[in-house]
Amino acid sequence: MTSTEARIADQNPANKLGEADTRLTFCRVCHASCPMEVDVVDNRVVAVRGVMDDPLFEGYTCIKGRAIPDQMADPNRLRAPLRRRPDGTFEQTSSGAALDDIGTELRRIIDTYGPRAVASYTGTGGYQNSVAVPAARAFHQGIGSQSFYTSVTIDQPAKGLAGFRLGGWEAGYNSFTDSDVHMAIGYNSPVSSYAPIGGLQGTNPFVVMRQRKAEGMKLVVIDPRRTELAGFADIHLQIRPGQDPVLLAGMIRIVLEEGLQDHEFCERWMSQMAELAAAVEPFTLEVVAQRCQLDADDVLVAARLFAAGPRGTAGTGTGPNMAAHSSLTEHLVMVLNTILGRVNRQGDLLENGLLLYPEVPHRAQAVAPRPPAEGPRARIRNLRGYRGEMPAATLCEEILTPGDGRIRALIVSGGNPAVAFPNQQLTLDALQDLELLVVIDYRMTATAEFADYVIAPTVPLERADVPHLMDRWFRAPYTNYTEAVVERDGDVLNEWEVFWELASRLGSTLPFPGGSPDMTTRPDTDEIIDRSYFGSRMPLDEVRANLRTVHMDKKLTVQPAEEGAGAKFTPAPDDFVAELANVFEEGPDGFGGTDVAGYPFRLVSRRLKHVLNSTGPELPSLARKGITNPAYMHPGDVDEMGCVAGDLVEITSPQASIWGVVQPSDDIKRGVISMAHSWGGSSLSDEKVRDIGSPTSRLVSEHAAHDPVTGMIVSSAIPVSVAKVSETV
Ligand SMILES: Nc1nc2c(c(=O)[nH]1)N[C@H]1C(S)=C(S)[C@@H](COP(=O)(O)OP(=O)(O)OC[C@H]3O[C@@H](n4cnc5c(=O)[nH]c(N)nc54)[C@H](O)[C@@H]3O)O[C@H]1N2
Ligand SMILES: Nc1nc2c(c(=O)[nH]1)N[C@H]1C(S)=C(S)[C@@H](COP(=O)(O)OP(=O)(O)OC[C@H]3O[C@@H](n4cnc5c(=O)[nH]c(N)nc54)[C@H](O)[C@@H]3O)O[C@H]1N2
Ligand code: SF4
Ligand SMILES: [Mo]
Repeated sequence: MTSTEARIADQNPANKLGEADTRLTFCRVCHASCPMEVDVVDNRVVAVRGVMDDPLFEGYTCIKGRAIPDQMADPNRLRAPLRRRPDGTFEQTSSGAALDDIGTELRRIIDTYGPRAVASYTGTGGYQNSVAVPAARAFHQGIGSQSFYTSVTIDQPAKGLAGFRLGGWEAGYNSFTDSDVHMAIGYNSPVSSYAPIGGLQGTNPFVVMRQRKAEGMKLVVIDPRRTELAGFADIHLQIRPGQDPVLLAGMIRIVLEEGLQDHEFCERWMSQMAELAAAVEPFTLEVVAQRCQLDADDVLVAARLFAAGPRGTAGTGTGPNMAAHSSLTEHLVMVLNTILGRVNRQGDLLENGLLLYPEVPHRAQAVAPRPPAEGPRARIRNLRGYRGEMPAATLCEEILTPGDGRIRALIVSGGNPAVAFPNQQLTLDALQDLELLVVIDYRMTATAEFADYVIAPTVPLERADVPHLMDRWFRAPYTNYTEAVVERDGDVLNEWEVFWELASRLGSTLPFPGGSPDMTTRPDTDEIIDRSYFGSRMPLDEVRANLRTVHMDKKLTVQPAEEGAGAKFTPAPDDFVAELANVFEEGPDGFGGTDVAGYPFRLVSRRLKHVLNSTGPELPSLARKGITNPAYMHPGDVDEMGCVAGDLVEITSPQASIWGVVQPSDDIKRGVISMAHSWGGSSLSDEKVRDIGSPTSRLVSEHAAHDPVTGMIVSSAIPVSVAKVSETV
């Protein structure tokens, strides 16, 4: 027991009676890593609460985290592996037997087709375990397979690539905490807990937002829906989905025309300013207002408010990052921030301590644009991997396309491609075409239905962890560590153990940043954490000993630029100029060259409070009887179709159709349908829509539109038509 746990145990009268044991941990249902006290009786979690004296979260948790006792007690949770019988049904097996079979099958596949035929995909569930991605990556390195995929290449890959074209700022951009103004473009952290760097993070978002507003911070929100975040906005621009590049180009034009940029900064660090001005010239206020369906005055006021700063950034979320031209949008946002000089200056203290990763310099200087390190080539659409990962947008085609390098085995680690991946038809075909599909998941999902083996994982409170995602986003030098707070319930394995067991059976190693563990005796999770976060700025022993405190001594100070630092930002590279010109040409209905006449609505994504992608509806405390992923529409549009709340509608894109259950909502812009993703099941039709919802991913495909830089398949602002379905049942 740690000293903090001892204090809690002492304070909790239940402990004195020997009824419950209170332990400290943090929630890993989503990335936000909210600290939690959990009451445990006989290895059962009976209650969870936020930690009131935590300096960052101050007791904050959300409804999903508070459902952890439900998740852990769920009788349907998988507590042992399953193996598919020849007749297609599943039988329970032991993890040793399952891993032996899988190891043998992988050996055969590698010997027959080569290591590239073995792929893995780590999804959002796997991502919440700090060692799952490092283990999968190490497994691929060990066996020499490039076919390593994660949901990072579905979830906003434009962000990782933007700096390669524009250049970057070594000391980073302004943070939310000391912003005078912030512009939130298509994210909604009060529900999603997600925000770009410089935005409102999921660490106690409502309280922080109220504080910042009280301190005078101004907020501009750009979203086709009046979101929970927009409720705090000084100006909410209810944009036509997919038109963000037009609005941002227009805002840059206003800044340049009115001379609002940071002249000194631009002079010193920017090249191509004339080319930038020329590229945005066509995006006059009139064009912007008409294309984005906004009031011209509102756009002008918002642009001036943001430009006045003096500190604060604009940042995007999945809305614009899933829509068409996402790399272009990301480039424009960063150009806007950069010409306004919203970077950290010499002597500034950085907000975050970046404690779990090796220390890198933070000097007040530009980082030259450079093409991303060339990863291996995909066989599809001329795309490449970057940062050691292959683009998930090509995974299904890599399975289905014959020839050398074809993927034959797939390990899905905490993901649900059957309902999350674009082009559901293609995804289901690919899953069925594999010679081996292994799914690591604690429940039977639409993807697991196709598996040869389902491996039951430890659930979060059964494993040690560090907050590896929030490490970049905490608004102070803060970290957290948790040991496992309950014992494993069943024949379950941590994701890294699955990869260790397989590598060991294949005679391979797991080369983590801190080297491979012994492959004959399985190490413990703490050793794997140490090897994954090797060289961290705060040594892991210190991380383990200093829980939930703000380490002011770890504040990073921005250092002066190197003498003669000569790198400059390039805001107007040729491919950017060409794509922006295309956006102008393609007009308000452009969609990657696909003819969208007859598809007047735009379907956009959103997150729902009580679910995390496909997870949640299976739990009694989160399931809302009869409510799945409603098709939220403006009441005027609902009336015009002759519909009322609860009617069924058919939503048709150039690719496919789904059914939706209409829910009028006056926070939605007219002409827009707002729906959450990753609902539905493994069927391509939606008779059960009222029980399980329907997957919006069926509506999009690699044939319709994809991003020219990242290859991401456009999955929001989807052109659709919508019509009432006359129900006979
Ligand atoms: N049309 C459209 N499509 C989208 C999006 C969109 O906005 N619009 N959003 C996209 C985005 S951002 C993403 S990230 C993807 C999501 O795609 P995925 O990450 O593939 O989908 P999830 O439903 O999050 O799958 C997570 C799975 O992990 C399991 N799980 C939870 N905890 C654990 C654990 O501890 N261990 C293991 N092994 N499993 C666990 C859950 O049961 C669940 O089945 O969907 C994308 N698809
Ligand atoms: N409760 C909950 N939390 C989650 C998840 C969940 O499913 N539920 N999923 C997790 C995952 S995987 C991720 S990636 C993050 C995502 O986190 P966020 O990016 O914050 O996701 P959303 O809340 O969907 O916010 C996207 C917003 O973009 C708007 N939008 C849609 N299209 C456009 C457009 O073309 N332009 C503009 N300007 N706005 C647009 C939508 O109306 C919506 O309000 O959330 C994570 N957190
Ligand atoms: S915001 Fe995320 S980490 Fe925090 S309680 Fe909710 S699900 Fe858990
Ligand atoms: Mo995501």
